[in-house]
Amino acid sequence: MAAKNMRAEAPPVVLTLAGSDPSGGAGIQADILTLASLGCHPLSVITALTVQDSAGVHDLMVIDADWVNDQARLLMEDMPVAAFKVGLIGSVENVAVIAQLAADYPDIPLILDPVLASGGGDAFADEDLIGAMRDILLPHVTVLTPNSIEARRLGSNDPDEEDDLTLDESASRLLSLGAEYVLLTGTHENTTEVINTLYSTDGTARAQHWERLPGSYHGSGCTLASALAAILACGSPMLEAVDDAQEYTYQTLLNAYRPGMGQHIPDRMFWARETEENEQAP
Ligand code: PXL
Repeated sequence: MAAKNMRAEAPPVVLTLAGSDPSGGAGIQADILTLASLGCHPLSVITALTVQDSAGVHDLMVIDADWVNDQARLLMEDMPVAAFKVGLIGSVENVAVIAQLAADYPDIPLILDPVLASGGGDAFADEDLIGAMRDILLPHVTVLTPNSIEARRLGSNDPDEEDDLTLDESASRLLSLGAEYVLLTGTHENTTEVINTLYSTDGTARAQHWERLPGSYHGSGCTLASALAAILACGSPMLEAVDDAQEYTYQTLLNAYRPGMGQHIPDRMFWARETEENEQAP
């Protein structure tokens, strides 16, 4: 008989491959918090380290591709992974490792947040890395979650054309490069509300409008992509998962806090905080 403290079943396991943000705002720390908050067991393969606080990135050190590969491959032999989430990749060699991992596990959905720059605008990817993402990783992507800047950059290899590219055209190029879905976020567009659109290979586009919040947030993209990976890993169908991941992210932003001197950080654990409403009367 199983001991009393042994659970019968492990929660769904999600493997995130991403960069470390020691401030806990973005990166793999944001992924781990989000995945745990939504009931998954997070596996975390670090692709790069940053020196960073809540105001910005000071330095970046990319992890050797063999180390990224060894970390991931050992875990894949040990646990049943229900979804992959990929964030900052760091090098062309790391793109190749992740593309081969995805090719070897074609039934595991892969959510790619194409992190090209920090919130403060520091570059995390050069043209070679963007080219490698386009050519060898996008064919393995289930859902790509670019913001509008990333969508235009990834969707065009001509910087002169980039600014004129419509979001619909960028998304359609990203789909033709191999992504099954593109969830394009509109925070950086000059619209009253934030418009996020899910484009799919069946030709449909589904736009959802969200109240534009006043703050500047660190790690909202990591939160959205990880939430989507978690909810898919828990078994929701795609459209429902896209709705729920956006709703969860919106709640984390509504509850964001500012622990330092820089940006606000989404509260991925908002539901676990004690509020006036759920405080016990004395
Ligand atoms: O928010 C994008 C992002 C992702 N990953 C890491 C980061 C950042 C932004 O700064 O530092 C590691």
